Amino acid sequence: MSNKIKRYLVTAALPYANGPVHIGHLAGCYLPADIYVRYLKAIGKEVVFICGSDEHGVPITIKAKKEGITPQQVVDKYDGIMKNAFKEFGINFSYYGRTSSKTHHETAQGFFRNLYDKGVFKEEVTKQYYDEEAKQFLADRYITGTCPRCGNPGAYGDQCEKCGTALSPTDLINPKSALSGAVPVLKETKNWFLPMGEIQQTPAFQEYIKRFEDWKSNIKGQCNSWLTEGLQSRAMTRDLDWGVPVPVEGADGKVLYVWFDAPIGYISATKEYLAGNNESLNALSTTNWQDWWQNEETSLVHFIGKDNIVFHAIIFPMMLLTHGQYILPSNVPANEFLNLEGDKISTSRNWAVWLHEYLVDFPNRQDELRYVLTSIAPETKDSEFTWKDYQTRVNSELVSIFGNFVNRVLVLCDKYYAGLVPTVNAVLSDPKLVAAQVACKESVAKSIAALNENLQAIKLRDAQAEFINIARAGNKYLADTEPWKLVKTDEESVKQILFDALQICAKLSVAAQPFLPHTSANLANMLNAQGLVWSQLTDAVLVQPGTQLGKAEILYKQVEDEEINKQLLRLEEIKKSNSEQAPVTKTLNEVKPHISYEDFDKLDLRVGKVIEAEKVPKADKLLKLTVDLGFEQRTILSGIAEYYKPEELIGKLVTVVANLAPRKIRGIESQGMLLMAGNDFGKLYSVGPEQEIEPGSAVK
Ligand code: B3M
Ligand code: ZN
Repeated sequence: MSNKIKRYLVTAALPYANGPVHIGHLAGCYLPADIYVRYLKAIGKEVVFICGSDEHGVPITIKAKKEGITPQQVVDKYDGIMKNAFKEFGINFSYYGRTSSKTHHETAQGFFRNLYDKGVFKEEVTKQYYDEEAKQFLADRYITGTCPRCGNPGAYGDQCEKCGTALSPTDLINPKSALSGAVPVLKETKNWFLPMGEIQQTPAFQEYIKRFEDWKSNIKGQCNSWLTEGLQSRAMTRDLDWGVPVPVEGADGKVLYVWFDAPIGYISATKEYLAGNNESLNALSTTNWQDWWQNEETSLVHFIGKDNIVFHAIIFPMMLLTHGQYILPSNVPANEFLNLEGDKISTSRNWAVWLHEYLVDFPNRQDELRYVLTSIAPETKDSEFTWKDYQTRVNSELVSIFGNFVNRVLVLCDKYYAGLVPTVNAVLSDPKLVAAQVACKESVAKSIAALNENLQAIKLRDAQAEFINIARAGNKYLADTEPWKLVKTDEESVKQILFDALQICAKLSVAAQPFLPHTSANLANMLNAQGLVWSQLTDAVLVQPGTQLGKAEILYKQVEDEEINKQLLRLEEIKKSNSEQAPVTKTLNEVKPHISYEDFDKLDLRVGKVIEAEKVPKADKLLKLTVDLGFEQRTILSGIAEYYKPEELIGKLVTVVANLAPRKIRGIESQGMLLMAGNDFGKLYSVGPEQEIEPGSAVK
């Protein structure tokens, strides 16, 4: 940290407002940012911590299309949900903005106009894919096709998620519109490009990239590989109707590229915060937004996930640099991805631990999740969350080491001294006790030093491990000296030992501040030691003799097997229903291996008539149908809720696999399956007889 730095502007990636928040979000960027900010504040730094909803971009419009509502309705719904989840987990933003705000639109347009007036952009007429059925230009994510590198048939217009290659829509083999499935045509359109290749060569940019040297190797590596490949110009405007309108003539029907406007969201949110009347503003030495964005005394730090690296470490800095008045990021601590139980976290497959659901199943246990997610933070490589591991870490670290230590100390003080901090009359003299005391002091001091070092370096996993080591040292001290035995023969020494142990408890309450804010406050209350500050971590005495201690509450509840099993069962069911619901997504040109006629003949396919249909509560994709087979009625669960409204199905003739073994899905027995025709592009139609025929008829 350089000396001229007077203040920190810390940002956490603006999440797309198109779904609730899960543990991957938390571990990837919000939790580390929060820990770092809490630490900076604890050591007396001036910090503004900015986040907000990213309300533009194709992910929002895709969601709107899927839910049959407007993009505005999507963002209004999720902005509140996300904001609340962050709050519940103690993510302490100074301000959480939204990119739909007026300030943001003005700021983003002003920024674009500034670069435009300077002649930074290259105006180019290019051919873009256009969907003639949907009558619109197709954003990268709206085009799918076969990856030219690896042959993945489901690659997107900007990237193949299978092999990771960055693509242009025109690279795709057999492109298709994700909107209609139509083959898109190339049509001319004018857009404004940021000449990244040219900017890359400027001395200012070359100077800036020297900073990468001090950054984490995953970021350095990604950035250097982009730079060595050479950067291509990228359009900063798009032919879309959702976003910030392009503020220049001849740009009707165009909006700013979401990655142009979203990072400017950090600036707009800062402006809104500083112009508002939040109490926290009183602690700031300046509420002039330029001091935070255009003054070299500010250190700008962006916390993000690895998929956002190029935008924060290269493109946004290029924008700031060509504008000329802004500071550039001093660090971009990006995390890798968190997986869940052996699989990639996926919103669309519901393969996630949702924060709002965690809060219901584990009320008031937010710090436990914070702890586990920091212990396994994907700081240098992808990591994995499993419920068993969650249980082990909570039980054997938070409960057995930290919680247990605090509890033992408080219970003993309550028993021996009626809950008062003892007054020490004589120092330890027994050499064995002295040795234990010295060892404990040394190891606590060592851990505190390492805690600070790791926090400075944003190595939060290691930092938190040092926090636990402090409690470990405390436990060892008690185990070595056994005050509960010693009390019978040497009451004076016990006073010293418990006095020491109480000081360690107080240090733990301080050291917990960045990681476990709720626990830190609880513990401070128990010790009647509110208001301790970070610099006191190295003090010898934090709680004074004679202080009345509060009641010894249990800091953490044991995580029981049943609680874990319930979560595992939930995931199991999701996996099952995913595989059952997966519409026919085999690629259109890949045919399964041959089967014999006997194999085919095992199927008993019948015509059925849907007589009742309803949504299954809490299952976005499932419909519960009652299907008449003539000779009997069946309950069938089908993963088609995204394609059919229940009322559309009533009276329809469908094809039922009548001899499929019954299966329980979400606690309901499904007695068969409907045949569906589906493609890779989100179309799905039920398959039934062409003419009215009685239910129960065989399909052969
Ligand atoms: N909304 C992408 C994401 O959520 C994007 C981040 C914007 S940060 C300026 O991954
Ligand atoms: Zn590929």
